[in-house]
Amino acid sequence: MVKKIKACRICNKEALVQFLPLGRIPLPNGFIEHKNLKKIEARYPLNVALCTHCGLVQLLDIVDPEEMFHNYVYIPSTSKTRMNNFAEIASQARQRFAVTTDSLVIDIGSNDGSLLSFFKGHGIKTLGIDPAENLAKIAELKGIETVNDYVSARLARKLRKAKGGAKVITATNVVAHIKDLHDLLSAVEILLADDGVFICEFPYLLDLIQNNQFDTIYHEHLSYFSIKPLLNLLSQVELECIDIERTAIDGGSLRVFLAKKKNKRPLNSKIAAMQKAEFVYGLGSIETFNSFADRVRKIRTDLHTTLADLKSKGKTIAAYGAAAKGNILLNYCKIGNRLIDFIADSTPYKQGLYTPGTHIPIYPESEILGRMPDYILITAWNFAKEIKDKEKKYTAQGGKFIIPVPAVTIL
Ligand code: DWN
Repeated sequence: MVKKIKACRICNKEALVQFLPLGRIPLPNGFIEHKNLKKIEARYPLNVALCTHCGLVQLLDIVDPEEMFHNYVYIPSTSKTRMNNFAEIASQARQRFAVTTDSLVIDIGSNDGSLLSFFKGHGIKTLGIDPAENLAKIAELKGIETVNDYVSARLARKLRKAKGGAKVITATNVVAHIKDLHDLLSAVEILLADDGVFICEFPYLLDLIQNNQFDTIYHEHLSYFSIKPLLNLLSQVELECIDIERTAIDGGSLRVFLAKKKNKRPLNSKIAAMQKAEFVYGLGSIETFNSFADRVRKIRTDLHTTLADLKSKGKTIAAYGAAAKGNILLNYCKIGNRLIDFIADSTPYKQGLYTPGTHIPIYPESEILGRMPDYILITAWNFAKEIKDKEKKYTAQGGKFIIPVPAVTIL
């Protein structure tokens, strides 16, 4: 089920201007079993717009979350880079906000419990909240207590009664997934102890636009934040930003630290400087987004032409990382199993399946050296360094990598 939206989810103004129609694409984590390859796949519109009033970039069509998150194949522990980022968040939280073994840490969108395990390892009380039934079970098996539900103010009231206030609440790559941002922040306010801190991290719109990371735009990600809409949202709730950092994860993200306003912590001066830099770059203007859309169309042409040329010369091509973003890239650029022979991916739940829309088989990473394709398109480009470091034998034997963004490049 898809709902079309008319008004901005932060400022409620009907000021949405579409700048990039990506077409009708299957859900990015909708991997397919072999027996279902001949069935017609559901495709959903993927159109993204700028709110010319508050600056929030957002999807215009909202897919029912149950279709996307009830059973989820993505797990973070497949990447060292992501696990190191989690370890850093946990150690930063422990050191900066005096988290002790008496404190409670809650992770919203806790997946398989990977982030919480870095708190649990220090004897800290933890609680995960995640809607994916399969992942909540995995987390529980690891000893991470997990509430299998969507976060909401209603759920928060129940949990606050049962567990008390949390010293730290984390949400990495979750805020973008949630339709009702006001309800999310109400839930955080309810769950947070008076001196508690909410740490959330999500891809930064400025990096996304500057580096042409259009494949981060997909059905699961409803909002794409910059500072202006973030401050607009915070002006409507009882939380304020006490610090903000730019982090390198996922091609460039914001790590935002929020606390209850009544604590009167000083607003970080970095925020004003960042907002100014966004304005100078042109994030307030639709022309910036229209030229981004032009660059995206050029990537589509360049990538398709590059791969088709190589194929016509008899070269073999694989991809690396059956990432959600990879499925957007492949579908939008019309790159299917005629161009790509297979995708290597270490996620056990993806191996043996086929990519949505493009029907490319997913094999374990060991198939790279087993089959030695001439070229590998790194679809999980956010982990290009980790993948290249892991596949040194492949390059030593003459294999070459192709990176799709910010511009198609053969390494
Ligand atoms: O926000 C989201 C992010 C955090 O995770 C979700 N909505 C969905 C998901 O997006 P994604 O699938 O684009 O995420 P990743 O982390 O970029 O996916 C990387 C893929 O590459 C995974 O399937 C694992 C795989 N991989 C691998 O096979 N070998 C990754 C590395 C680093 C490797 O060495």
